[in-house]
Amino acid sequence: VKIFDIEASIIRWNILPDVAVEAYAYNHQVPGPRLQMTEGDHVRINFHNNLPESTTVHWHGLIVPNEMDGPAKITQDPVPPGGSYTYEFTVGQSGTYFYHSHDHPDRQQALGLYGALLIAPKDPSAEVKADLDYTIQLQEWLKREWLTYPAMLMEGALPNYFTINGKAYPSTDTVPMKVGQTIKLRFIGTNNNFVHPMHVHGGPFEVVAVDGVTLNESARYQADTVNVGPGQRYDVVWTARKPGKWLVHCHIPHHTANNNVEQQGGGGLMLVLDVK
Ligand SMILES: [Cu+2]
Repeated sequence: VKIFDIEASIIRWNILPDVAVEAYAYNHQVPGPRLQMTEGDHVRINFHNNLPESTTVHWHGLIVPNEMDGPAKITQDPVPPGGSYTYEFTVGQSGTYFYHSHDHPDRQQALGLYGALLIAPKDPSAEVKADLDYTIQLQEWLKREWLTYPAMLMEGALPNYFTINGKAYPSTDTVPMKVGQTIKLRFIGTNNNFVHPMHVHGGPFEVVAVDGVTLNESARYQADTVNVGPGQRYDVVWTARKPGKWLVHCHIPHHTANNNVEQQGGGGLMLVLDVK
């Protein structure tokens, strides 16, 4: 049995050096810890709720026993403040998935309760190979003056900050690469509102998996933009063809600004693949 301990609580989280949000977080980080599993694993997740309200955890895209699925008041009693719940199941799939809160859905995930679930296939040769592997979890935030609100696609609640793995550009990672190397970018729609057209500069990538399912070779296709909607995952393999700084970014320009301000060429949903 592979055991994970996850706790939900409220934290202060810097999405930029000078911008902090009040977030709901798993294990004091946004996104929550990346859970690495292998197809066939039996996993037990000891969950503890330190939030001031009830919550649950859902395993997005996984086939699990119904009582392990997470929807509050539908498959389980919500976990009260101070309470615990043990999620236990056998992992029968592989690929890119995520977990998130499934209680108070209009706000808890939007405040930070999500994390990646990366499941390796039992047969390692079934994995689509790349030299590097980088996971991109999207999120939208609304921060006004000193208060953080869950962003909603609703008048008065639209987001003004956007993050990749909990950071807005220029605080996002820069990924070092060498010419000729390949990178598997795993886009995860952990955001709750927009469909983000995620674009990579420097030539097309190959879409190799959708929603955790590896495409047959004949079904893989070349593109340079994938529309990543809430809940969706796209694994794409990009080749570093030429040296230089190649951008990965959302193609909705407002999503590449921080509260409508550009810093060092952009903001929000942007990161650099730095090819030497
Ligand atoms: Cu966007």
